[in-house]
Amino acid sequence: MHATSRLTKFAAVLAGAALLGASLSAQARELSISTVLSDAFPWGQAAEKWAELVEERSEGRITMRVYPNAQLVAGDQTREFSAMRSGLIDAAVGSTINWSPQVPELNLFSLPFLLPDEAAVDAVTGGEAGETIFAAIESRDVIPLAWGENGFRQLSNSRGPVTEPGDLEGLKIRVVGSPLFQDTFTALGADPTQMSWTDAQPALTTGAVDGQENPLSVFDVARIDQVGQEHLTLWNYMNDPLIFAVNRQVWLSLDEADREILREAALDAGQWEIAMTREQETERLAAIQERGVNVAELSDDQYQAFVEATAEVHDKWAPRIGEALVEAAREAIEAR
Ligand code: X2X
Repeated sequence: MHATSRLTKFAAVLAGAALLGASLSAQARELSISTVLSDAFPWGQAAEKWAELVEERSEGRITMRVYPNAQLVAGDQTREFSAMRSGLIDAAVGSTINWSPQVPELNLFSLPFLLPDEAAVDAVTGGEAGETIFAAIESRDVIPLAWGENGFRQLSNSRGPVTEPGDLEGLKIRVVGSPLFQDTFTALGADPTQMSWTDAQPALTTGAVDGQENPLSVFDVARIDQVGQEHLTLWNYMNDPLIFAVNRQVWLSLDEADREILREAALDAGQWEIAMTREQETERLAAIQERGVNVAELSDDQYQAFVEATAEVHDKWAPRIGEALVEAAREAIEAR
């Protein structure tokens, strides 16, 4: 065969392969979504819903595969944001707590007793503060699309009822590996121990720690009562919103129409999950009480004692979060 025709043939094969590649990418795309909790929990269901809506609306072109239990970061949930930023993970439905070591603004939600109720959460996420936080995430190469909700976090322990800061004296409490939590529980006189959720359940089982804090949905589904956590304090000391987000490079590789599909689906899945999480709170609490867990609610004075004991955490963290952001959040909460 003549050299030129061989070359032409080779070029044609290459061009064919490129075309095939291009049409394949237009037809089929698979993206990973990381979550910490599986679809036994509202959090994992939020990610599944997102995937389902994207699959449906892209007519099967875009498959989003959910990888629960922080498995894409070997269980190390506070590395999820970095992994998504670097492109190891395409997308995530993640907790503000777990991402706060890399995005200091997200510590806003962990400021103890800042958010008194659901309306306050909505006022913050839906207003100027929420926009500032989304901009902070975007400046770190991750595109935030929508809010979800892990929920108000309540305190449990195996030792006794907790209704005032003194009751926490010396209790070993498992907290997420985010520095603000160390400060909050130290301010309360407890002995906080940072560990991942994967390690928390064995630590509760063996009694290596006395207590933990998580939303009712997590306490209920993970059957935290079965690992000796007989005392639960409803103190709503913080709310942990979830954020649906995508790695910037992945986002830029999508055309306008597909970006819209991902964004709209995230917004719909987020709204759906927030409503479900809130609706289920009452029945979850009833189920937990039926299992014999001793549930304490705080009087106004008791609540105030916790607020005062943790005031120093606000003083220390407001500058790190950004004074203007904290102020915008406070104003939104007041005006709710
Ligand atoms: O680790 C936790 O406590 C959990 C599951 O709630 C989060 O990932 C923030």
